[in-house]
Amino acid sequence: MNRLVQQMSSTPNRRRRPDPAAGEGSGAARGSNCKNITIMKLPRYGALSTRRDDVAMTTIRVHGWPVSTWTRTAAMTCIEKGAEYELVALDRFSPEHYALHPFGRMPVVEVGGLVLTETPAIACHLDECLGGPALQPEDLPTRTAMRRWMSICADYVFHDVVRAIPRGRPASAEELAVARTALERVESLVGDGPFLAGDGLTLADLFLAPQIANAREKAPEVLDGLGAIAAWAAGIEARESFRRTAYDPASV
Ligand SMILES: N[C@@H](CCC(=O)N[C@@H](CS)C(=O)NCC(=O)O)C(=O)O
Repeated sequence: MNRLVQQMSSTPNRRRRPDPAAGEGSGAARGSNCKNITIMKLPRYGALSTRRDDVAMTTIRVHGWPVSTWTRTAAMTCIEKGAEYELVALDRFSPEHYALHPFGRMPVVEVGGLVLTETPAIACHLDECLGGPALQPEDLPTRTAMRRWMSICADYVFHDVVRAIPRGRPASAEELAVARTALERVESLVGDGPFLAGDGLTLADLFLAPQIANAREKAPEVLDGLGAIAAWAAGIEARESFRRTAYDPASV
């Protein structure tokens, strides 16, 4: 184990006390949920803070690569919240990478003195700690619909589409069949509205859009005839958050 990893793993996670002035402690106000998400202390940032005004003062760092669908979701979430962020290229599988992410994945997001991993946690945290439009619906059925999409994306679409379709060589018939099956199931669940859950943009849209784009980039034929996905994706892909996070496939 390298020295940095040893240092971090031997440092107990500490939670700061709730700050009532920031609406923390009761758990009633939206935004106060931030107190539960201290993942790892970043020594160089000094005192932890997730107060919205403090967060706005700090640079958000998204560690990852533009081609990574989950990194793109994190970056799109920042943009949709109206927050600037700095994309920091990860030196994949380096000791520094593992010090930030014990599983060696991306993205890792630094915000408000916290180091966050796992995109569902990251996206919810960004939504709740930053100003800008809410990306999680208030009403429970719609919120649950959003969460269902997030789970579908984190499991079936990520494994059967994003990971199953290779980059750098043609996909095999079997790989394409796995991806196609998952995408046909997604097609059956996408409605005819512009958003996946409810009548506004939610994290569900920011999860699925990079994954569909990834499939189209690597094997466009797997999306042939999937009209509901195509219509929905066209709307999300017209957004600034999607366009600003575009990458050149030739550079990957
Ligand atoms: N559960 C993680 C998944 C992250 C993930 O797998 N990211 C991909 C890039 S999209 C990655 O790091 N791939 C590198 C690898 O698998 O070695 C999350 O929600 O953030």
